[in-house]
Amino acid sequence: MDYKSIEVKDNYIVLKDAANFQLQHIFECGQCFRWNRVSENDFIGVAYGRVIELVKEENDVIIYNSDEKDFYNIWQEYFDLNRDYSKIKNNLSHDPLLKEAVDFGYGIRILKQEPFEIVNSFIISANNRIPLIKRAIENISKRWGTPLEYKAQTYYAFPTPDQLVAAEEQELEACGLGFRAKYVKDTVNKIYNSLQGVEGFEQYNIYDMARLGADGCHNALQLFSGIGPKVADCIMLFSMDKISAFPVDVWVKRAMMHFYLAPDVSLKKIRDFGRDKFGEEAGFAQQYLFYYARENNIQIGD
Ligand code: 8HG
Repeated sequence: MDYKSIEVKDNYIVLKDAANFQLQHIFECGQCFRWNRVSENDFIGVAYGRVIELVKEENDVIIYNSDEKDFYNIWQEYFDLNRDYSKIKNNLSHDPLLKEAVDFGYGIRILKQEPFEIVNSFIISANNRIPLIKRAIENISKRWGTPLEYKAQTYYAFPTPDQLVAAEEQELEACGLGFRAKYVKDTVNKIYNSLQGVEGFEQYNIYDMARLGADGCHNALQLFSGIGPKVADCIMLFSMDKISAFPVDVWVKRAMMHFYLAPDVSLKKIRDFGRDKFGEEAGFAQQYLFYYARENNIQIGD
């Protein structure tokens, strides 16, 4: 467990002695799109139909706009607080090359995000850049999501399947999705039908996929159009607790080549290489590498 205790206050919670918890590392390491920086130690985000503000004060983390019930029902798991990241970092740091990336992103934690939001967010992420991904998701939330008030401002939850099923392909396109609009439209339909119990759609229940093993989950996600191996790995890792997933995008590929001289081969080969090398904790290794490579803008040959 990576905190000592919680203090329950009036509309906020204090996490005492939060270890391995740096807001910038968590929210800017590429895993999430709905968090915005107020300052280095202050971020506001929307998740699970709530807007919360996190402030780091010395070793404590304050969760504003929350109560004890939400903490135990949502945030404890969302922030992966029951996991001991010192142990993971220690294991990964036996490799002196990976240690450099771990030391750089020492406060990263993998968030356990809402599957419907993450499936659609990572379909939108394909061949896209993070600022544009964030804007598209924000547009979708504004158009179909539930409004939430905080400090006299309006935020919007990511829409539920019931809400998003009303979206037309052209409307999604207009949110900045481009060619991905048809994939989101098709995926939302399939998920909606599976949740309604429509015959023939059983295999699209994303809330039931985590019980499959890592390979089963990887295959099941690729039944949706717009989800290939990389996007499936991101979804598994960020919303289905599959910590051995090793998503390889261009940054992870560059990092692997930079550190390990993994030959310049297919993403699939690098995925196999990474899973083989880092084993059960490959997902964490991937996140330290992604953050390190992107923040340092590493290029092949560096
Ligand atoms: O956290 C991420 N890991 C990996 N491997 N890829 C990611 C993450 N986040 C993220 O947006 N991507 C992908 O990288 C999506 C997009 O193709 C590109 C943006 O830099």
